Amino acid sequence: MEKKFKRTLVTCALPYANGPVHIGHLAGVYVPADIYVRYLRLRGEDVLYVCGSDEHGVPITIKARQQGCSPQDIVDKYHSIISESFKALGINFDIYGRTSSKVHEKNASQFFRKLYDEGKFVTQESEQYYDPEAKTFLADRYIVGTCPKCGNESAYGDQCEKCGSTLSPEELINPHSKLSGAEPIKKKTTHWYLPLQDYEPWLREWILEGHKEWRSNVYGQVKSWLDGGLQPRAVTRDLDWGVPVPVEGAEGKVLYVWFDAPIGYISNTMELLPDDWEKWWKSPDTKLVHFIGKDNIVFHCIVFPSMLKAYGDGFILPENVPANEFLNLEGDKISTSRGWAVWAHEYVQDFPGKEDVLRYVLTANAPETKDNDFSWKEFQTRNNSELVAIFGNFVNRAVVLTHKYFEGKVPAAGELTDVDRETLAEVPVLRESLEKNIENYRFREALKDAMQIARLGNKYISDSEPWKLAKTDLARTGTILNVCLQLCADLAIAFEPFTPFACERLRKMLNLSSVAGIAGPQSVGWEQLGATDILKEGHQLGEAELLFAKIEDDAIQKQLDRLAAIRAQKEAEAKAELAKQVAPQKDECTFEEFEKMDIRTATVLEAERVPKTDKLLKLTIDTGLDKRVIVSGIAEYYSPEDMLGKQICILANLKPRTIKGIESKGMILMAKQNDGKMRFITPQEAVVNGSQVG
Ligand code: B3M
Ligand code: ZN
Repeated sequence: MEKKFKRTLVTCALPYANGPVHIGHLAGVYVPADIYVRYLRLRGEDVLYVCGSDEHGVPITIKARQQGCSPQDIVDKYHSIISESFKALGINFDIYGRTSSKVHEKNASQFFRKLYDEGKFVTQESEQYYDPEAKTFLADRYIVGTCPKCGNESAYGDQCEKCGSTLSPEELINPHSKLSGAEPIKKKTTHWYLPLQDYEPWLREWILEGHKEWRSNVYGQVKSWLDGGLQPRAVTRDLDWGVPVPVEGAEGKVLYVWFDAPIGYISNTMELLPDDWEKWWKSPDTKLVHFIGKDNIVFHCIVFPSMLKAYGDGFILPENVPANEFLNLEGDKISTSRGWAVWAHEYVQDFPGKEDVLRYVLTANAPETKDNDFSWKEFQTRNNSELVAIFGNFVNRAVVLTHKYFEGKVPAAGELTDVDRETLAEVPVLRESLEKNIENYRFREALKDAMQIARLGNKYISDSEPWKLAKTDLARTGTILNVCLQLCADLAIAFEPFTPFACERLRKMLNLSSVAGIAGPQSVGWEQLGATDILKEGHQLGEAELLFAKIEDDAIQKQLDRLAAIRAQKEAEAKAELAKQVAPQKDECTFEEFEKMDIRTATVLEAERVPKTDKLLKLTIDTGLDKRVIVSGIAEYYSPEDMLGKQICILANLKPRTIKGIESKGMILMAKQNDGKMRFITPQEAVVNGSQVG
């Protein structure tokens, strides 16, 4: 039996304030959460929508060090960039707080202290790496050195990204701190741990037994963590940035970022509703839903719930954790460090007025069940042939024709034909499906349902051709437009969660106010979706305006060019890396074997390209013994002019071969880099042609 709740608390993963958010974050967390919240609000439900910046953790301190500023400077900068870009995209949290706030520091500190006082933690002493120059403990990631497996000089203490081996700092050759370059030493330190294994039976029952309806990626990850056996988890760190551990003798220690960040959801609620926050966190009538990306599953399904369980005091647990998979960009993993991303704050500048398009495309292609790809071409196509050609086109035709023939007043419905009735009757069916889909966190499918209403309208108006009937049968024209306008009103409701900006324009066109209560002549809410008389006869429409505009090729090309430049740079770097690698030594040979090879100096007399090939040059050379022709695959590196008059070395007694119909007698000696680059060998000073090399 589905449980009934009185209110819904929706949280979104708190973005790290060490960089802007990109489309991967939007598609994974914020767009779906926003759809869900808008939908519930449209249905008149009591919802609280909480997010904020995650402002602690080692990466922020590293970034500050790199940029020569304070961690606070870093988080201030990104907190404002991130919160602005959410607003621009219509993602309006009730509160977008910060984990560097006073309220949070007090709350997180109090949370830890209660668990500490009640003996819910264990302490453990361990040896950890320490940077004696930077005077700080080092996470494995911040120790770099040479990979023992492949020789990569910039392998990390936890992994070599070149050969993919998992490493530990001990294995690195010449380990040094990423911070100061100093060699790390080992130092003893004590930390507090939450014994997660104690919560395992309870977690099994709560999730594996009680929440079989969770998405299979979430359920599966939880199961595999539980089956693997839980370990005590450190909840403190040696660091000078974070919430200080509120225990005597814990100087220089802070709460681990993954301990304090989820408490941030609670702190942000407290900050917004100092007197009323508890009903959102401690009432069994509240439905708690965490929207997150798949890399956060363990923290939201295992660690944070165990913390809340340990704390007790009536804290509720999530009813669902709809985590998404990852979004790739143009076939490659999004990478913040490489700049391989589409940043939210840049998108809103590059595509002003097209916030909905991004929301639409990211939903239509959301990585709900598997990783998915974002491509600019698809973005353009979805805008031009779905939003513009179907949704926008339909609405435009209905409103413009109503202005043309009925002075912008909704005509009488008159007598409905079967087609009219069947068309209108499809909407309640789609509505039901849409509701089911959203309520079960299937936003892609829900969007398809909404789009189906636009397809339905577009087909209906095309098939019934009211513009042709106007001269002969104005009453029938009126009926058709009445049906069309009801469908337009349906669209204004059904699309509100997905494309809120367009729906605002559409409501203006239809002269409707929203359910949210902006004063207006007539308001619409979810309950009217699918009704056949949302717009009453005689209701005056507003001006027609374009709902969506086409996106031209040049705007797309600009984005593709930017990405191509990043890709080219990456390829150049990979090639440079490859060039450094040296081929291993060949098997031994005897002096006699070497002596068999007749290597001599020669001079190039003539040089030309071999027709219809990219790589071959035909060289006529003076070997001192004779004049002969050699065909050589060096055209990628040398033009014929480059070679003219040059003294080279050749293997003179190589068995002749015919290449592209030309007999080649011998071979030019080249130095060849691992990436393919070649240079010919030349005597350090000119010598007589035919001099033997050995
Ligand atoms: N700051 C988000 C991330 O992995 C992490 C979420 C915290 S939610 C409490 O990007
Ligand atoms: Zn390696």
